[in-house]
Amino acid sequence: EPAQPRASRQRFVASLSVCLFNFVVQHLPTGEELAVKEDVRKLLERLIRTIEPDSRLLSFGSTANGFSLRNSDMDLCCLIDSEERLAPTDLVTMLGDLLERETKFQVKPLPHARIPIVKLSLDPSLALPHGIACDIGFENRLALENTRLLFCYAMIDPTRVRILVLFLKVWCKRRKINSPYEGTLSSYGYVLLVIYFLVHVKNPPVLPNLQQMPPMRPISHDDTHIGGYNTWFFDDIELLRQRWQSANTDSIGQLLIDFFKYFSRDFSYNTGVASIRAGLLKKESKGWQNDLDPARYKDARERNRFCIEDPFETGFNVARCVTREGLYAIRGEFMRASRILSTRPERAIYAIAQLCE
Ligand code: 3AT
Ligand code: MG
Repeated sequence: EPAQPRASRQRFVASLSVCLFNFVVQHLPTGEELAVKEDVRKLLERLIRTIEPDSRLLSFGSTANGFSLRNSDMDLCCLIDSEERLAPTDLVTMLGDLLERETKFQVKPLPHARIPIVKLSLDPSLALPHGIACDIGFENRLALENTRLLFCYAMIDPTRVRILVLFLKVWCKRRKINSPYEGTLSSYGYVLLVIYFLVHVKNPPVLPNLQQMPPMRPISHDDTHIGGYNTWFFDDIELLRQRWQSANTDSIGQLLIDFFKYFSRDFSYNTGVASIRAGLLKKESKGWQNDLDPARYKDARERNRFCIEDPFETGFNVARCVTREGLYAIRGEFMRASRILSTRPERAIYAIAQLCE
């Protein structure tokens, strides 16, 4: 490659990193938004305690893992510490009634859903120009743990990990490929892809594998298992920062370019499973291959077109909602992004605008 293009390429990548940082900062929630959400959580916790005195209401998902954007929804989980507690179905119904009476929220209890939840929303107002959307679930301890895992990954290398994840989240929403109900991928799925890429694809890795590091002291089975799943991971981030230093010095811009390149060209969608716990796995080894029985053919194929292993619930494909058309759209977007970033536009800021059009 001649010297001139290489120098201009380096300038582009450096400027892309700065622009990505500035772009993402504009999409962070304001301090006011975070304060309002915390007030809402406290209010809801107070109300729930009138039904279940020994309960706690905890945040999970993006409000708790460091990957929240302006106006993202609130995911709340109610934990009940007493032995005799109401069944989730009854609790959802009672809580629905209570919140309907006592608050201004629009309330939608879903007591018979696979995971019973109460959905709440608040219409936009002057103080909250985008309103609030909130789901309250019960006893979802695995979700609390996977939130903590993502939070720890974000803390190891806060700048690179958070900017990449937050940019991907804005990008996939703008490109309309972030809707499991319509056959594309949840935010959680995209976050797992980024972590997978930084732990297992990049060489040298940007992040260590927290689930495979040797523990500092003996750990008991009971302390590390929830519902039969091993949820242990190395979570002493202070210690890790003292002892572990990534040998990878790629800039944010370079990592984004490589991320899109990998998922448009190299990832084996037909046979591969992305696992942050174990790296690239085979669909076959998990029994997630395309089903050849014609009676079940369509359904099974639909469920395992795109495979991302949940970090703890390893029998669960986080991308199971992705349909044939959905995967086609997602891969098309990865290719489009890769193309935009490789055509060396004059200025990085235009590339970002075009990416998120
Ligand atoms: P947003 O900011 O809301 O877009 P988020 O990080 O809150 O992104 P989600 O709303 O998709 O992500 O998910 C919230 C949490 O719910 C993340 C995870 O703890 C749990 N969760 C979501 N989808 C799944 C899934 N398919 N499998 C297991 N856990 C999931
Ligand atoms: Mg969420």
